[in-house]
Amino acid sequence: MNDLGRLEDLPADYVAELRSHNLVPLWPSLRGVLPPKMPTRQTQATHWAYQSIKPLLLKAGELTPIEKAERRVLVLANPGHTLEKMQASAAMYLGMQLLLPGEWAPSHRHTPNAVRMVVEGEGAWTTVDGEKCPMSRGDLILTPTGRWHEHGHDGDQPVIWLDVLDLPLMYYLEVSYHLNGGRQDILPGRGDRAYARPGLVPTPVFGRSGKRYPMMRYPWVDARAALLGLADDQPDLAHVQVTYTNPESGEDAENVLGFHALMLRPGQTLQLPARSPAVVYHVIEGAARVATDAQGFDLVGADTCCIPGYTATTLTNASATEPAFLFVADESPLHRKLGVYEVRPDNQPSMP
Ligand code: GTQ
Repeated sequence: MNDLGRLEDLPADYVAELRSHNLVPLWPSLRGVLPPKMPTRQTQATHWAYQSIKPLLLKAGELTPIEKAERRVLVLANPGHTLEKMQASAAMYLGMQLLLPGEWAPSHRHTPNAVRMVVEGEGAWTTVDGEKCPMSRGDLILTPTGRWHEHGHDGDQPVIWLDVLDLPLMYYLEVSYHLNGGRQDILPGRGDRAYARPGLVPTPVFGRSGKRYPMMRYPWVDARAALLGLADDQPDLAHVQVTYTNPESGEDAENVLGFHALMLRPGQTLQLPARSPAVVYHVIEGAARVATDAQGFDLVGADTCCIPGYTATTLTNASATEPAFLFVADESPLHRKLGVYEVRPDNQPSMP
């Protein structure tokens, strides 16, 4: 590779004149923006322990009333991007949200897509475009782009959930904004009842939803049963994972980020090849080690970690007797749509 000219090689008055016309020479920065073989990634492998988050989140509940917060969230910020950027990866935002009994987080809608993965507490709900979705541990609730959503809580213990949004991407694209609304009327109909059994969708003539997002809530009992069923059905399958999809189209549940549930068999070590998307792992049940060539994190219940893209990852169940269940969020739908999705089984570039 030849050495390219540096900025210092140019006469200072020439560079100054370029700049006065809003012009910049490419060659001193060419390798920076198009590095050889491997993209530059600011995303660092980062672990957020729930044991650290929970007391600080409960403290936020004492310090800041919901009216002063609208959404009472501690952001899981990746130091590689600087904490101020509030991003977990290039496209993913993670936040841990607290709602106390009787509180209400008012209705709004925004351009970023969001999901909630419920961490603990019973009795809360999120209403999405009039569909009231109960929230229990492990349930996944979608609030896709432009959909009204509000959170309420009729239980008697704090409720905590993990928010995953494509906010960093939307902000970067200069399309991120919100609208406020009033309390939503609850409408009849619940996607998780209408689409309760896989392969059975409402017959069109009797009113197939026709909605882009027919199902807003994916109960954990169903995802868990699907994983156990898949593991039983395919004893040799290493990657026991299901993807949250649109039951009408089979496409990813949302447009930008991908959501999956993964099971590690008792004692299992699972080697995942390097892939272009950054990945977030969150422990729903059990405990697991998430390791790259460079480092490893021991995750216990409700811990979350982020692994940058293009990074081979090894997942190890910490238990020899019980399965471990992880929630996985990644940037794969985005990468596929952009045509840059890449798997590197041997860690070599395999540009699509
Ligand atoms: O619950 O609507 O973590 O709008 C960030 C932005 C949660 C929400 C977040 C939001 C929400």
